[in-house]
Amino acid sequence: MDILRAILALPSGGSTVADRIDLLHGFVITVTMLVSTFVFVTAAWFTARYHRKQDDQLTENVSATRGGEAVLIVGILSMFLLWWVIGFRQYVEVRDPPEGSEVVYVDAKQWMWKFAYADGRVSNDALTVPVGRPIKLVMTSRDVIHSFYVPGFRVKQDVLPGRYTTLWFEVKEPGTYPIWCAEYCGVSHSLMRGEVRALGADDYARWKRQGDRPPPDADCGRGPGSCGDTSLVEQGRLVAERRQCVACHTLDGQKHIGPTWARLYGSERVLADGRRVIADEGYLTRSMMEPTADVVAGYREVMPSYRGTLTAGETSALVELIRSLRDAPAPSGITLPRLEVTAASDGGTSP
Ligand code: HEC
Ligand SMILES: [Cu+2]
Repeated sequence: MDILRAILALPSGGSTVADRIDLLHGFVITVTMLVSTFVFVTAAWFTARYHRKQDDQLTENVSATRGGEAVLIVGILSMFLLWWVIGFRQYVEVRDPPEGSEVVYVDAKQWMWKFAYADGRVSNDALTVPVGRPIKLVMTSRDVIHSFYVPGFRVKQDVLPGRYTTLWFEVKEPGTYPIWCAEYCGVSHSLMRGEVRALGADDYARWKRQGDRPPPDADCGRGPGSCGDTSLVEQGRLVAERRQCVACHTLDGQKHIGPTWARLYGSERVLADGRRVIADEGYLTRSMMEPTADVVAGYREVMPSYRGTLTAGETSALVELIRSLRDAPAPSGITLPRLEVTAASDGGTSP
């Protein structure tokens, strides 16, 4: 495996999924190289051994046996199916962030990566994470399509304007791992680099105490310099007030013109057209940017679109706020939204 990595100039695998991905990669490459070498050698040998020696020489008619054909077809097919099964299982694992991952918001723009952590910290181009803990990135772009790629982790995900995509990884060893943008995004695309700094438990605790504070002039809703110690959830509350989301949504489980945000994250939503979707980051942001795309059953289409109005920072803060309310207790004496209610019985009543 290490020889193959050296030949292919692959960095050693820094994430928990990397080794298995390399194993499949190596398996496929080795088998295909062996088979193609065999085909080339056989062809060369046949050319030398059986070339036509006289003008009237005829090739014998060779017919395959049924058994031989069956072995070939079943053998090759099962080889491809085996790769598919291994690859599919890895794909599911790579796409599905484990419960309890730590979330970091990523905002890509020409030509840099901005990271926002749940406690309100921000940093540019350097993503600091603990080792041994799953990290989930919730990513969007401010301008064009970028792609977040950490070769050392064997993970890559497109980052799109107006949409939120996710990616997760867990780092095995402390160290720094380069981040590349893997989607051509303009003249300085090749300079759009960053690094993941993976820290051991002690270093990480130290970084949490002192590293990367928000820039002193950042604005968290109370004017320049107000970010200080404001956590992302706190910022989300301010944004929800400033942007008037709370005119239609409540945070405490009460039904209003729109559904409550309490216990929304991670729940299954029943939509007006009968679809059922899980309220993840992608769904939440789509609800803000394209409210008519997924209308919740029992509600009217009155929510305005916030595409182009909400900044990526504000959107992350709102998502983090809604995430923080996932386990909100049910308020006493108040009935939580019943999703079966019909649109007619529900048109914008507030309790
Ligand atoms: C004029 C009232 C109104 C305002 C203002 C409003 N919304 Fe909504 N919102 C709704 C209604 C009604 C729905 C349910 C129908 C739908 O899905 O479009 C909804 C749905 C949602 C959903 C999906 C909820 C679910 O239960 O699945 C999210 C998330 C959301 N809004 C976020 C926001 C955010 C963030 C803001 C502020 C930036 C906001 N809304 C402002 C009325 C509003
Ligand atoms: Cu880019």
